[in-house]
Amino acid sequence: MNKRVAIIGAGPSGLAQLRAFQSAQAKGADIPELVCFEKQSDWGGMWNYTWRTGLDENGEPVHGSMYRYLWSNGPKECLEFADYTFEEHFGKQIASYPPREVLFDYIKGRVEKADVRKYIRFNTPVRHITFDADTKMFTVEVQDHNTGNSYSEEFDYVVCASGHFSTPKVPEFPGFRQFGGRILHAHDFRDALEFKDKDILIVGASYSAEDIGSQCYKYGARSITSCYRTAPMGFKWPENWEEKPNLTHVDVENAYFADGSSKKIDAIILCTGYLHHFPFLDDELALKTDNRLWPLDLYKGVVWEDNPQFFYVGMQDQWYSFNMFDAQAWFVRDIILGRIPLPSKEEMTADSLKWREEELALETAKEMYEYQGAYILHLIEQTDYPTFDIDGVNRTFLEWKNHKKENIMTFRDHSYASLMTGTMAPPHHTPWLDALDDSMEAYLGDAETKAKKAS
Ligand code: FAD
Ligand code: NA7
Repeated sequence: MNKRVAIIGAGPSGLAQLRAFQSAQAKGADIPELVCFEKQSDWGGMWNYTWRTGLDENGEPVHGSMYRYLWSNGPKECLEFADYTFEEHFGKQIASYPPREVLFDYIKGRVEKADVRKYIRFNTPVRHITFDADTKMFTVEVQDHNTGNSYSEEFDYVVCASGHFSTPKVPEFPGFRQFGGRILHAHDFRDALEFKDKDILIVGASYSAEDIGSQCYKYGARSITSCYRTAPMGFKWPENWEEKPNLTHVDVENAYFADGSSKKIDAIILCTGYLHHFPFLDDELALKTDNRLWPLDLYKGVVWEDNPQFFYVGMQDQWYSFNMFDAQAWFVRDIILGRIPLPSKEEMTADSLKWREEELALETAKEMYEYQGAYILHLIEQTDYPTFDIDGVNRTFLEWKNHKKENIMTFRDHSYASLMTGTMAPPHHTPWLDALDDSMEAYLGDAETKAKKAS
């Protein structure tokens, strides 16, 4: 097969795409030539932690939004790869809410085993992509920061896996120019210890608000005030955490809220979400969407309907994550390999609109993860990605939600069974609130990690 495929990004989605092709090749298939362009110097996407904020060492916008002490915000049993279990990677079952470094290690383990690093060109941001309607080829322009040179290459297919939790959505509120403390977006948050003994304001009411607020509580913030635009998070917060309706304005040291109350604060953290941002794409290829379960214009959530040689992986809001990227990547692979035929554009759009209609009817969290689970199953049924117990994952999501409702500061102390192997996760040796060291060594216990590092 002398076709060429460009993959943009070597985060979990781009790596899923590489692994999908490698797995077909391992079963004897002829695969296209693969080139993955990654702007960072290592793989793992978000899970590759950086201390940097602003611009990176090459003057590129820093991709990373992850911070120190981040532990998985959902059970690892809900994101487990169906073709590479935690037990295979760690040689044993591990507790259910691993810190970032442990998940990074797990992501790397699978792609090291698959030997796909050779396809990745690091320090190479994609600058621009154009499509020639006559030759039906893409020209991908990149900058190679290893040499300082730019170059272009032609490809038959492009898979955009550049992530969508990197470019911050940054609203401004009246008084920000006068405020005396620090104002930052979650994208630039790195270390909760910066806010020890401080009174902080969190704007937003979703995952980042909940987790960054919880981190700040854990690492000693004096008080946390969070505020919401649409609905409160509504957990039973510790006594120094108050939830308020949205911010109306600030002055030099106070925040004022829609209910007329105010609070003296030292810093403001905007947990206001991210933009789907594709500065390297012209309008006719760029996905335009907010963060939701069914963005339009993507057949089966992955095929760009206007140009079905162009694909996106990982662009939905995520209940499911790693195993959803896999389901998508295997599906994209099989379209490129000619194993899955595509219908007409009209049929693709009509199909997408049906999914969108269903999405619009979803009301509860349970309905939402069940919807995403059904989508994943729908994709898996059409490829050879190992099927797994989606109903079981949905039940684990439900338990997780209930554990959060019971106590937002202890939900990470619970354990769940793997839906891939059936093995129950052991309880973690230290309650999350007391576990201040998030290193892999501390999490797994010294002896095992040292042995792993030595081997
Ligand atoms: P990313 O991980 O963002 O990777 C995209 C890659 O594309 C990056 O390596 C980037 O450098 C590269 N790239 C971007 N633009 C270009 C370009 N122009 N040229 C070349 N390369 C480019 N998910 C969970 O399942 N559990 C969690 O606990 C969890 N916590 C999270 C916490 C935070 C703070 C954030 C921001 C996200 C979290 N997520 C979590 C979601 C996370 O985004 C996914 O797990 C996963 O990283 C998405 O993978 P991706 O490959 O689609 O995107
Ligand atoms: P999300 O899940 O997209 O949530 C963004 C939040 O920000 C949400 O509560 C929004 O409120 C709120 N928001 C957005 N704009 C505003 C303004 N102008 N004023 C007040 N509130 C606002 O992003 P997250 O960063 O929490 O999570 C993204 C990923 O990172 C997630 O997958 C995690 O795993 C980590 P709304 O409800 O729309 O009114």
